[in-house]
Amino acid sequence: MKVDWDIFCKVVDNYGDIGVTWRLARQLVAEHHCAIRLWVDDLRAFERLCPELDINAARQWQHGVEVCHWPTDWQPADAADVVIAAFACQLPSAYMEAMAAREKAPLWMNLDYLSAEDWIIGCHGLPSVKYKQVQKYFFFPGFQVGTGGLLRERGLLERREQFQHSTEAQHEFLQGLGVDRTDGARLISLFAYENVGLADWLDVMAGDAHATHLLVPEGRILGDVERWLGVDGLSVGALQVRGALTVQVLPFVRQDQYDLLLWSCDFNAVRGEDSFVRAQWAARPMLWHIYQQEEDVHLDKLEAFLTLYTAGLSPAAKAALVGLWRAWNTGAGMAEAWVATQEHWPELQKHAQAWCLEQASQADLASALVQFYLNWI
Ligand code: TRH
Repeated sequence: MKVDWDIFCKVVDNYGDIGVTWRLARQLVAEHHCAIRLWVDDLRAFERLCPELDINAARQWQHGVEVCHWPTDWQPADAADVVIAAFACQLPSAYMEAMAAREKAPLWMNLDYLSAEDWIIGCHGLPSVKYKQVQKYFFFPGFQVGTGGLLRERGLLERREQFQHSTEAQHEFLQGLGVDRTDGARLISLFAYENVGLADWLDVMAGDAHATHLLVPEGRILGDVERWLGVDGLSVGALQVRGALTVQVLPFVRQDQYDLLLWSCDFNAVRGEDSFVRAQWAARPMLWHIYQQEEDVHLDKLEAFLTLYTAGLSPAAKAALVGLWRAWNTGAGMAEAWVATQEHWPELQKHAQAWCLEQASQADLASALVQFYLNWI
């Protein structure tokens, strides 16, 4: 008998909420043979990641997942064996009643935001609130033993390695996006929120002796790119050259293609949660634009990750990388920080591979969720 799972996703903003839940849903179907309903309140955001989605359908099948629009006027539905509220979203009250009405209460979990902070190890898997006899549990993704781990599909690293060893596969993928990699140029992808630090970074890359080809998928950072270039209305395919820097605007690609972009680049600037994890699986040096939170609490999360990530680096490389990430996240000092980072490039490349392998030695998040369920029953 297949175990039924309901995953609830409220799109707060951007693509991370749906990015994480869509990835998880597909993996639970493909690798754990679960029956998954994914309830999503905003199909438009979802469509960017999965263009074949019908945004007008109340229910549809995509990649083996039953995708259901989560309407404001909730219609009665039976509760599943396992219920995941992603990022602490509030379930419809009628659905909570349906959970409580089951003969055997479901396993109800809150899938939390990813953080490298130590306290999550102590909280992962603990009971949270109860609704009638239905107990909710905390499930924390994370980087350390004792957390719920990271989303990583089976065979992902092997597929990535094959792709990175095949110049042909990379060439074909990039050509498909209209990218003709300038010979010898360093290829960088840029996915970020608005960032006043960008101008300094672009300045220094334009003035560098080494050529850089910067690929920018359509999105929030484009306004800063336009301002720096001094042009308006950049659209997909636009290509501008300033000194040693070529800037090219890419389409926002479907989610599975985004991996190929990260795997093709020498350096990836990523943001939020899901792209941040995918860049780690790309095993290339990276830069994280963390999602801003009130009272700068995100800066603690940034430092917590940096402490873990830089543990194996030499003091000088660590100082350079920490400087770069802090500069990007505070919007000041990118030029000096980028130059300093260049001096440690080979070490940072090796380190990205080592970090990726270290993280991959832990159970992946989907398997950890399934294991949690098996332990619970
Ligand atoms: O979009 P994000 O900033 O998402 C989030 C949300 O803001 C969320 O509310 C917040 O809680 C979280 O960050 C921390 O960044 P993220 O998480 O990287 O999600 C982006 C998704 O978009 C990811 O699944 C990758 C995907 N993507 C594509 O599919 N194609 C693309 O071309 C690009 C650039 C990204």
